[in-house]
Amino acid sequence: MLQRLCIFQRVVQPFIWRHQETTKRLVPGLPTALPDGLRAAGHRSGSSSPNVTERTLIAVKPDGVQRRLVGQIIRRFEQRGFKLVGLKMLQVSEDLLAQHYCELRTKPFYPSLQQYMTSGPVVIMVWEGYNVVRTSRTMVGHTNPAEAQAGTVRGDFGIHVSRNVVHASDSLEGAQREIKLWFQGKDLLKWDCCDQTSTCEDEES
Ligand code: DAT
Ligand code: MG
Repeated sequence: MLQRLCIFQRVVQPFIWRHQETTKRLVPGLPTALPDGLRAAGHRSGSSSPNVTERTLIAVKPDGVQRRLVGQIIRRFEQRGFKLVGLKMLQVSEDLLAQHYCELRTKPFYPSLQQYMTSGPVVIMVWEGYNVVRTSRTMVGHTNPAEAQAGTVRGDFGIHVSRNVVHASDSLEGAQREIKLWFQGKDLLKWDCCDQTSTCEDEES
């Protein structure tokens, strides 16, 4: 038995250690072997902790509510691993919409956008998680569903830019502004999700 242990220590264990070392060296080296897009998706830069409390605003627009797509859209975000921290259904006023789309108010399509967005209830949500702003834009897809990739919400459920089913904030700053516009702080919940450490490492570790 002792002899077998010695053989293990002399022959097998160094091999395992070498293999572990190689793996460690390969993993940090991985980004250099990937194209830009994939490298960015990997994302941990240096030793900084992942920001798991990033938030974004997602809305199911009136066409999405009318077509009973709310459940399917929520499911995609849950499935991806994001955490729902705020949710409400409302009929949007022209004034609130104008604040939300302040940059688009002078566009020729704004009157029809306003007519559509105030035509029925919308479901507004705040989702939280690592890189949620950018990831949710990817999940939602191109503004024009005709250009959106299959597998994205707009690519799977939309056909025309005038009815593109969902809204997703396009930047961190935009998300912060929009969340403040649609929600009061007290309506956003801070809660621990039981699978949190399975979807992203702890901030402390
Ligand atoms: P996104 O919703 O992808 O952030 P955006 O902010 O440029 O796109 O525009 C907001 C919404 O306005 C968009 O979801 C649908 C509508 N919209 C944009 N461009 C349009 C166009 N050319 N014609 C009609 N509606 C348009
Ligand atoms: Mg936008």
